Amino acid sequence: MKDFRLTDWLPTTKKEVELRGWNELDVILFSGDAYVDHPSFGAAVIGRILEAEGLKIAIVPQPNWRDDLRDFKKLGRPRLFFGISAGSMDSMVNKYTANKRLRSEDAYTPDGRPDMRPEYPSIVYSQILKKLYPDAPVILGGIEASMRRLSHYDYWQDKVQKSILCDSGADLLIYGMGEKPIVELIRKMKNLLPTEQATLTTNEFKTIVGTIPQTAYLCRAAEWTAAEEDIQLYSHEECLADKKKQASNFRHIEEESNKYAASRITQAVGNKVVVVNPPYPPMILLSRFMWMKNSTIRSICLIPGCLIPNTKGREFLRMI
Ligand code: B12
Repeated sequence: MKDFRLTDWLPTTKKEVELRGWNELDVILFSGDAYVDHPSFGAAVIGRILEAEGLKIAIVPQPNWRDDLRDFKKLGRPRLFFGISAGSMDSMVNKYTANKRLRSEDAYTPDGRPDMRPEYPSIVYSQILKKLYPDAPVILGGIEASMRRLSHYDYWQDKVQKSILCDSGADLLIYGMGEKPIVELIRKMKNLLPTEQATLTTNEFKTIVGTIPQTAYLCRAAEWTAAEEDIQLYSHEECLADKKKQASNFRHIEEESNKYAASRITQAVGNKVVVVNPPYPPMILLSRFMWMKNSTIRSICLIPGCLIPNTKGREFLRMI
């Protein structure tokens, strides 16, 4: 059996960052799931894609949000951005059954412990990072953020909630599959920086925020100019007053998510506007195959030599 070294995985601690010979990081990913280096896990996929783009990446799985926040501070501020995902599932689906009973175990936590992530980690982690590092861009991804990018019905609170961008304070949200938008985003980020050592600020980041497909972001309503071809949804406040308006919005959101040539969608919420850029066309099998063949991310590809978990999915789980 092949011997694995600690440096075969993306680092999760300062010691592992140093083992790779790095003294700074380009991107730090926070995830509500344990770090499992397998293609079922979004943080691992995004981390390996960024690594293949030549970036220095670390993952902080299941950070403790209840103590002195040392997990959020231990790796410092990355040069480009913090990426956040609640995990493979929406945190509320993960924590409660459809009957609103607490699940007895969390399948994506070592030993099945059910108390290793907060409700709505996308919001909790973003707010913490924004408080600690106000000038560092924060980017949301994963299913929880994707499904909550515009006004949405939250079954557990039995309420229509506004875009998760409002409560989280994140600078950008990547919805759906993240491979294409994240690569375009970091290429544009790198172009903004004068040297390889420079650090990206939120103000610099704002200059490219509207330019990436399959992303959502917030603007001040006073500064936003709609284009004629945009689909302007009913505002969040109109949805709160009338369920049919929320249902009508939902239909547009679904339709535009599944078109080859979709429209940009906007929705007013208070004195802001949520803007959702249209998605990329779906990846075709051939391009995915080529992408795997040419990349160095063997450990997440289903080819000989890859790291895959044992049948219980535990072999490569790592505790923080
Ligand atoms: C395979 C699968 C399973 C397998 C899991 C096997 C395994 N260990 O992987 C099995 C059959 C066990 C399973 C079970 C369940 N599943 Co399931 N499953 C899936 C499925 C089909 C694929 C998951 C996957 O591998 N995705 C690949 C990863 C890489 O995708 P991803 O996490 O979304 O990450 C991408 C993006 O989100 C984004 N991204 C992710 N993180 C980040 C971070 C940043 C910074 C950025 C920028 C982007 C980004 O980029 C990534 C790459 O494109 C999905 C549907 C789907 N198509 O996603 C449902 C799905 C996740 N399952 C779902 C559900 C409900 C369940 C169950 C609760 C069903 C049940 N009632 O028992 C159970 C719960 C399991 C548990 N925790 O106990 C729902 C979750 C709904 C929700 N709102 O959260 C989904 C979405 C299906 C659906 N549409 O209803 N499931």
